[in-house]
Amino acid sequence: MSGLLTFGETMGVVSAEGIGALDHARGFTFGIGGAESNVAIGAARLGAPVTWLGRVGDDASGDLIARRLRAEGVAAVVIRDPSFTGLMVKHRRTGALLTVDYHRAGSAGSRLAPSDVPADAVRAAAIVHVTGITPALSDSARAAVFQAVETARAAGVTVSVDVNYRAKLWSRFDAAPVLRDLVARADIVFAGPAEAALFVDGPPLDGLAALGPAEVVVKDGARGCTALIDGERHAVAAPDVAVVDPVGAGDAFVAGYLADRLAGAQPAARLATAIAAGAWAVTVPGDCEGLPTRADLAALASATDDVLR
Ligand code: KDG
Repeated sequence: MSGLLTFGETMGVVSAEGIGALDHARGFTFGIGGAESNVAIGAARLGAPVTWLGRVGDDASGDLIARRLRAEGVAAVVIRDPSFTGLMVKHRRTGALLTVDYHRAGSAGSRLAPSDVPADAVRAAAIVHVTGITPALSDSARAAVFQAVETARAAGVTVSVDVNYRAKLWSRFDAAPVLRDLVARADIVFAGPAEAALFVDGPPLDGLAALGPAEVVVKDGARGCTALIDGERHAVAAPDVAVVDPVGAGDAFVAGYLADRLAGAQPAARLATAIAAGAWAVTVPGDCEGLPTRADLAALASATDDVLR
């Protein structure tokens, strides 16, 4: 394997239709979500060879996750666990405020352990991508992340980290030293400005770069992104799009950047793909449903009208 290897928790996602309190929802859809599997699907849709690994319950949601990932062309290494598949419930409380509740404490995905992540697969990857969500799930999941990262570093495999701080999983005080340690072991780091401020002082690009990564990308939502890549600074504005669901946009961005990097693209091209992928993703409901293909990105770039015929 010479592509992207990622691992983490994938959950079932229950999404309320419409806007308003959950008890007034007109209906629900059931999908899947998880930052790492979103990146895996996103990179696979852009043509990258991708492996995702994780634990799911021996239940119908676990079956669905395994099937969906494989249908997306992701080489999914799905470990079945006696605990339940984690769930996420999303509802749009107001037009502008999306609420996410987790039901994942003790879930199968949270029971990931160092022995689940094979060292030979890590050493054979071109890029190992992890997020700051997995270390928040349990001690064993945290140990799995750090072990994989150390194995990758020792083998000269590129380590990519998306900080992805989730306040509902751990406090900023617990998270900050762990996230800092993770970033200090990365070659590529993605973070939002507020996430960077959890553990670095001053301007986020410089603060994150001072910890060691040669490629630092600060994702700033509708404001676009800035980056410091191999000593060169970049800034890319985001296109103006109608936002339907912002969850998963950061993962789409990371998928775009990593897929292009695997394909040998230069930094400016990687960032352009990342920005376009993030913009496309927010226009579709769901955590991973809106991840674009190359054809989608070409359509976005050339669209002059709102109907494609
Ligand atoms: O980045 C999107 C993810 O946040 C979502 O799909 C679920 O992994 C998830 C989480 O922990 O929030």
